[in-house]
Amino acid sequence: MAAVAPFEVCVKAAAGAPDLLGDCPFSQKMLLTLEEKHLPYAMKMVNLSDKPKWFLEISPEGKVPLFKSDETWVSDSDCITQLLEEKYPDPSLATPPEYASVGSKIFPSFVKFLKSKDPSDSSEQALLDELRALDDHLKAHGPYINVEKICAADLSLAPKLYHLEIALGHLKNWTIPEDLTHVHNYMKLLFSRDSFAKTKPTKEHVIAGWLPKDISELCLIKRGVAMNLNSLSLGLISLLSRARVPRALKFGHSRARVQNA
Ligand SMILES: N[C@@H](CCC(=O)N[C@@H](CS)C(=O)NCC(=O)O)C(=O)O
Repeated sequence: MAAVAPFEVCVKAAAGAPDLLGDCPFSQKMLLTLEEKHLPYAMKMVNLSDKPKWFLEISPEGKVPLFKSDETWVSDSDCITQLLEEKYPDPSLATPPEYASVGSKIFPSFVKFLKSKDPSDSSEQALLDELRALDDHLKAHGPYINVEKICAADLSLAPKLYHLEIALGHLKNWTIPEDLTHVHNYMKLLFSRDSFAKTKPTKEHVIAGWLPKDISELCLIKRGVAMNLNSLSLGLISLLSRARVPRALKFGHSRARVQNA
């Protein structure tokens, strides 16, 4: 393939760290696709808490990721990754149609369980069911969704499983059951790829992103350095999370991605 000039892309900046990649699973999905297709890119980091004017001019919805194609800014990670597949089919990341929905309900189930305050609702079970369905699929067709070949469905799921593991581990002291061995192996495979290592946000920023906004601001130190949340005990985090924050504020912040999962 002839040399390609770096594509301009807009991604979420980390909270409090304008030059660091932030915790947007949709931005990471686009970056993973570019990496796996060996396409060069130049990132513009966008502070979503204080969106700059230039960004709002090119993104009326105010969302990342954005990808510049022939002088036009394209939004939505699905549209962007499809466009990349059409324009740069080699190596192919196309998901076989029969596998297109594998794992697709994991992210909404994870978010529901994470936000649930009622241990007797079925949100944990619903998430377990989705993870088990993925395990069954991987057992029959793994190690990736499409056997040996990584595909778009894997690149969509990888950042979401990363968020799930970190957020539920730190905020609910919850881990994926050991017996879901194919899921564990799948996550290890995905997270150990160069593409993933190059595009992942820090654990601290993932955790901060899932905390209610006011708590998350407390936990982030200005000038771009995130406090090591591992050093904050889980008890303290959950205590803070339950502090007298008006109900409407809780989880009502920058998680626009939740609605768009
Ligand atoms: N369906 C969109 C969802 C993109 C999305 O929701 N991005 C979030 C960040 S993860 C966003 O830009 N939210 C706007 C905001 O926080 O103001 C996609 O797949 O690209």
